Formats: sequence, structure tokens, C-alpha cells
Amino acid sequence: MTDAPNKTGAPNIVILTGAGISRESGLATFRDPDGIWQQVRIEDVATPEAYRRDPERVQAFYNARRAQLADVAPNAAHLALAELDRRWPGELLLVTQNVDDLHDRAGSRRLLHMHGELRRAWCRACDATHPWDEDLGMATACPACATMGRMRPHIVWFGEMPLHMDAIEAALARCDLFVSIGTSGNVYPAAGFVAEVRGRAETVELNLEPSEGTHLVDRAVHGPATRIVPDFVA
Ligand code: BJW
Repeated sequence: MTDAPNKTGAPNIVILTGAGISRESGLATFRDPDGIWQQVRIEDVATPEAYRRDPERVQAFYNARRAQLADVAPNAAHLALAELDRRWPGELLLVTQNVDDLHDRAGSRRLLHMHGELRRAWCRACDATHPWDEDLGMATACPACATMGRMRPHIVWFGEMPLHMDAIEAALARCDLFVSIGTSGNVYPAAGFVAEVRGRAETVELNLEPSEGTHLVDRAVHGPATRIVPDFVA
């Protein structure tokens, strides 16, 4: 680890998580052989064009994924990161690509969801976002402006700008340790974070298997997240 610039003396940490961290909780990843993109095509459910073409199909896909959250719970990897957040005296930012709420439920507080959240909805009429646990559909009215049929999942689809990028970039610029967990490194801009910090921060990958970014990191540990994440933060 490099010397830390903040006044606590503890290194500044940025942790990036992906779908692999939630797999042992029972949520499918995207690109594994049993992944979501083996069941549905990205072009049918995860682009603004898909939503314009067939909003009901897209809403149904996300309604089912939102409902699934009731049947899953944070695992040992989510809990270990929440414990690290509680005890780490320096700067720490957990950036998740995941739209599930397992980091939130585990207790992580210094957390940003860069691809949105299943449990929020966004009104395209008035631009407000709201906590959301129910199904969304064309008959859903916005609680703020009452417009019907303009509420969509608060999810970042392909071609849309990920959320919180200014805060993420600022944390990456200050970080001394970057840890990537459970992500294949296929989707940008998240896949580019490791290249951005390497050379000035220690970089670590924790993943079931080598990812697209393994050749860029200082250290890689491969295995299931529920084992290797608690070991790493202990
Ligand atoms: C385990 C494990 C266990 C399993 N333990 N590990 C070229 C052409 C076209 C576009 C682009 C291009 N180059 C770049 C782009 C942009 C595009 C992009 O990256 N495309 C690539 C496919 C090339 N990106 C975007 O469009 C983004 N926006 C953007 O760039 O805006 C800038 C901009 C916009 C407009 C104008 C100008 C600039 C937006 C990306 C949105 C991604 N959205 C999704 C779906 C929505 C959410 C949802 O439905 O849930 O987000 S895609 C999907 O992939 C999801 C994920 O967050 C994301 C990343 O996946 P993740 O988490 O890495 O999962 P997997 O399955 O890939 O990997 C899991 C890993 O876990 C594996 O490695 C396993 O081994 C491992 N694992 N079990 C530990 N137990």
C-alpha cells in the first residue's frame, strides 16, 4: 500500500463491485453461462430503444427482478464490506454496478449505485426519482407530478450516462487502493477504472476467475466472493 495523504493516515480506498458478489445470495450474473444475457437479449430489455419499442416488456423484466429481492439476503462478502466501511478511518467509497440492494441491506453507507437501483423509479415527465417496491406499468402515476405512464425503472441502460460519475472520479483521483470484486470488466466506464488508477494506487482483483482486467492489477485472488472477500478485509 502507498502512503496515505489524508489526515487519519489510513489509505483511501475505492471498491468496485459487480454481479459476482451477489451470486452466492442467489442473484444471477450477466455473462456467466447461466447469466441473464443468456436468457434475454440486451437489445430487448436494457436499452432506451427497447423501452421506447416495448415498454411493457421492459417493465415486466425489471418488475420480476425487483420482486426477486424479497427472496435474497446479503452474504458474507456484502457483510464484510459493510464491516470495513464501519471501521475504516480513512476515505472509503464502495461503487457498485449492481442494481440490487444487498450492499444497502448489509449496512454499507459510503455507497454509490452507478447503474441505478431496482428499488427506485424515475419519472421521465418531472425527472424526480422515488423509492419503489411495487410493480411499474403504464398505469403507474408519478407521486410527485401525477403524470401516468412515464415512470420507468431507475436503471442505467446501454448508451445512458452512469450515475454519480463526478463523485466517483474524485474518489478515484484520491485513492491509494482500488479493489475490484465480482465483475467481468466488460462494461465501461467501470471497466476503465483500474487503468485510470494503476501506477498511483495499489490495484487488487477479487473474482471467481480471471476477468478482462486481470492483466492490469497488481494482485488477483480468484475464488468465491463469500470466501475471498472476508479473507481480504480481515
Ligand atoms: C463471481 C462469482 C462469485 C461469478 N464470486 N465472483 C462500444 C460500442 C458500444 C458501446 C460501447 C462501446 N464501448 C463502450 C461502450 C459503452 C457501453 C459499454 O460498455 N459497452 C460494452 C458492452 C462494450 N457502456 C454504456 O453504454 C454505459 N454508459 C456509458 O458509457 O455512458 C457514456 C456515454 C453515454 C452516452 C453518450 C456518451 C457517453 C452504460 C452501461 C450500463 C450497463 N447496464 C447494465 C444493465 C442494467 C442493469 C440491470 O439490468 O441489472 O448493467 S449491463 C450489465 O453489465 C449490468 C452490470 O452492472 C454490468 C456489468 O456486469 P458485471 O457486474 O461485471 O457482471 P458480469 O456477469 O459481466 O460478470 C460477473 C463476474 O462475476 C464474472 O467475472 C464472474 O466470474 C464473477 N463471479 N460468481 C466472485 N461467486
